[in-house]
Amino acid sequence: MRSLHPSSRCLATLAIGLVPWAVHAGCPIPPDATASASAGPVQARWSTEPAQVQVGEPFVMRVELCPAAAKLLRVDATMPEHRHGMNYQPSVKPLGQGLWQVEGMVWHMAGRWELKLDTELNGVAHRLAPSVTLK
Ligand SMILES: [Cu+2]
Repeated sequence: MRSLHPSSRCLATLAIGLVPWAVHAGCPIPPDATASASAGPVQARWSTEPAQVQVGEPFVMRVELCPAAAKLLRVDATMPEHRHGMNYQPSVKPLGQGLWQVEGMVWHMAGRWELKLDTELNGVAHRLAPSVTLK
């Protein structure tokens, strides 16, 4: 099932002045989508700015949650093999229509990072924990 109003979502994205580097095809997110994850009923996909994350450089994540009623409460990341997290705490802000912007991400080492997207849907917490390898 596709989003009922894909064009209105596009307009809303433009209306709040965002660079259209996130392409939204609506919910549900196809299982083969890159940069996506799910936990229970919650799906997420994301893009970053810059598109290629650089070691030690801040980046912004744009996260789309499905269903759009899900809330993104918190984002964190750790390197499980090294038993450390990030040196900064990112901030999360809602953009509406299931879109969220995460600022202040910095991955200070190359290697495997485990993202932690803490979400809530209908009062139930769901943590999405995809792995991302930074080269
Ligand atoms: Cu590390």
